Amino acid sequence: DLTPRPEDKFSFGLWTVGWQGVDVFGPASRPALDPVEAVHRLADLGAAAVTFHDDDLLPDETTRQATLDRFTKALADTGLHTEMVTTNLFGHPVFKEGALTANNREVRRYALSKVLRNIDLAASLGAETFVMWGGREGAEHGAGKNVRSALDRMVEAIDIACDYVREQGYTMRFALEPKPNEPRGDILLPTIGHALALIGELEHPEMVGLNPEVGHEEMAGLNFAHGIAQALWHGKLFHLDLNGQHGPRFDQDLRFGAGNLRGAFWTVDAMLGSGTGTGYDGYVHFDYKPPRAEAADGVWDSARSCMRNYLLLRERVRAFRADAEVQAALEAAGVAALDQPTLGAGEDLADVRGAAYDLETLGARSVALEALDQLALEHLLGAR
Ligand code: 3MF
Ligand code: MG
Ligand code: MG
Ligand code: MG
Repeated sequence: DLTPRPEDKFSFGLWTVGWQGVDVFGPASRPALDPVEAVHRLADLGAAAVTFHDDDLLPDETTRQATLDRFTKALADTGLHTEMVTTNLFGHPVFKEGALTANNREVRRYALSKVLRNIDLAASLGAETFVMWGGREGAEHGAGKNVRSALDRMVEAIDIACDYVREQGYTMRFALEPKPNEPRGDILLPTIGHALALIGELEHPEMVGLNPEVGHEEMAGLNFAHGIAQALWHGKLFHLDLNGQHGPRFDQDLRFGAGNLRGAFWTVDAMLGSGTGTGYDGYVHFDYKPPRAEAADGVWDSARSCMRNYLLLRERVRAFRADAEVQAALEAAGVAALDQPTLGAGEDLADVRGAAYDLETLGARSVALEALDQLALEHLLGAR
């Protein structure tokens, strides 16, 4: 069934459908979207939740409480939930040289205070996840940023945020969002792997996981499905940003399913556990931008399509995994044999080192991978 339902846990950033089309070459091409209208429309389309940056919803102090009241009423009226909150630490010029890792200490202290205030807001709305994307944490120059000190300050800030959540008795978890570049020439924590490594240096690593974005990994030429599979293996896929991207170029934020469609198929397969059943059970969150060329109708068409493409791919992935010929092809490719430890129980290294290996035969063996992959393609193309 291709109708989005609350149990599908679809979620959208207010900044996605609310993007007005401001880019490096031109001003807004669409009027501002009232967050209350966004909530109602997304609920009508079948989404379960929304997410936002502090500044998306509450750009100014004087209207803060009134907007919050209208927003929480819209949530109550529609049954939509705020599942994730994040902090805008990239828009204001004060963050031009970094936020939590700016060379300027006043800026770092201000950034931290903005995060702490936003954690309180996230807790008051019942958000389970607090995302940290350090868009301005990086550099264009060599000597101007001491990377080791910047990582020290990043760890310091995350440790403080974790301590604060514990002291307040909140239950939210943090999710770091890697991105290789844009807006900075080079951003700290550029990939899933870099972010996973940093988590190991934290005081409360159990409170911190990842929010990987399809396009961000693909901008670095990486395989997103493999990236989230490793994050799952570490128990660190706390959240994700689905969208579309055509390889290493600017951050396109296309609707999910556009761009690398084959990658999207394997992404959904990884989310469903790659045939093992143990996958991702969090919100299916879209972080995309309706193209600047579109008017309001295109905004809602693209939001609808993100969910529909996920459901279509989920259907195709399930059919692929359930197909008896696919199971035979997996068998022929020896995929399950990799589950077996390389050293058997009770064996020692002498058993491995002393054995005779028939390199001729092993070198000439069939791996049967093309046949298996073609079956996936046939499912993706709707030919099976
Ligand atoms: C930028 C992004 C961000 C993050 C957001 C935190 C504006 O490329 O992807 O969206 O996703 O700041 O979730
Ligand atoms: Mg993006
Ligand atoms: Mg992005
Ligand atoms: Mg994102």
